[in-house]
Amino acid sequence: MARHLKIAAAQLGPLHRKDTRVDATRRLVALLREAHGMGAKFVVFPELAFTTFFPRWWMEDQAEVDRNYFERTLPSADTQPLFDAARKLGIGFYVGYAELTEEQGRPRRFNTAVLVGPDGTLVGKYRKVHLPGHAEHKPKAAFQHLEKKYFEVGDLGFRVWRFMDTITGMLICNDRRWPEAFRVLALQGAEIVALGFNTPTENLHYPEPPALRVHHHLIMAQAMAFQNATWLIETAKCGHEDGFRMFGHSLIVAPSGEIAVKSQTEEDEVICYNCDIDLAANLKKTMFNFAAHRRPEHYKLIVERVGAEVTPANEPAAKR
Ligand code: CDT
Repeated sequence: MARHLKIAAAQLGPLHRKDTRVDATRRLVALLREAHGMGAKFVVFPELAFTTFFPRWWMEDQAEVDRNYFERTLPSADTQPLFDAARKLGIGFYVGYAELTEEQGRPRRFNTAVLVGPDGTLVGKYRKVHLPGHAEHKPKAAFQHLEKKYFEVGDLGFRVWRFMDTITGMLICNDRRWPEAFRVLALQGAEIVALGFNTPTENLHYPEPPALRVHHHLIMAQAMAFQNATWLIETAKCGHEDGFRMFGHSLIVAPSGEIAVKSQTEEDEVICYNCDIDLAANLKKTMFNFAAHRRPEHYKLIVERVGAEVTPANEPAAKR
């Protein structure tokens, strides 16, 4: 019998600087209840779901940044109601947050997501690997994207977990632009990839039409789901946060590469789909049968080289 799992993407509208974690948690719980009303068993919340997208601001007082935006524990007293409500409703979830931890007496900060089972157990943790933007202040820019200042590169790798009778992996926002991240999950048998995001509608570096940015978001999602034969759930935090707009377009993509359902607003909104987890079985046995068709001996540059290096000159044909 085919396995089905009803999955929801619980999109958040803006969270402003003045909004507290208690405010955010209240909204997340309301979304969770709405998803439950739609029959969802697994809910994917956004990246950094308890605060505004703070890397858009240059801030020098790290103690204040830690206090206002980072979680020393998850759940905390403020965020506990989400965990309680999910356990009570028997819903598993993914949620993103700014993690502050201490290792060997040294503070460490990560852009993190956790996977929580329907019984409330912490199943998995992922720390964002691809940190976009910059570390230095750009005073002339309309806004900052300081993930490289506030976070370290994740140190847990790309993993999957046995979760609710599926094999589920986690990514965070900018990871969705890197095929390598998806492929590493797919090579571990991923059937579902969950991902939260915060994507500014404007390009920080050069003028770009907002519609083109959404176009890139959609084609990436469709291609990654199809080429890796996985379900893909991508959930936005969006709208005008303190005047800075981020786009919505949360979606659930089938392993066929088709968008099953997509959000319509830039506000709090739940979308839900009954996912046939075995839908990709044929694809995994044929076109994307990795064991039969992949040629890793020809992919060595993928791990040996980081940046592109232009080949100096064509060798004579005889030497090739
Ligand atoms: N949150 C996040 O990773 N956002 C990035 C914006 C990059 S623009 C410097 C994204 O890839 O959507």
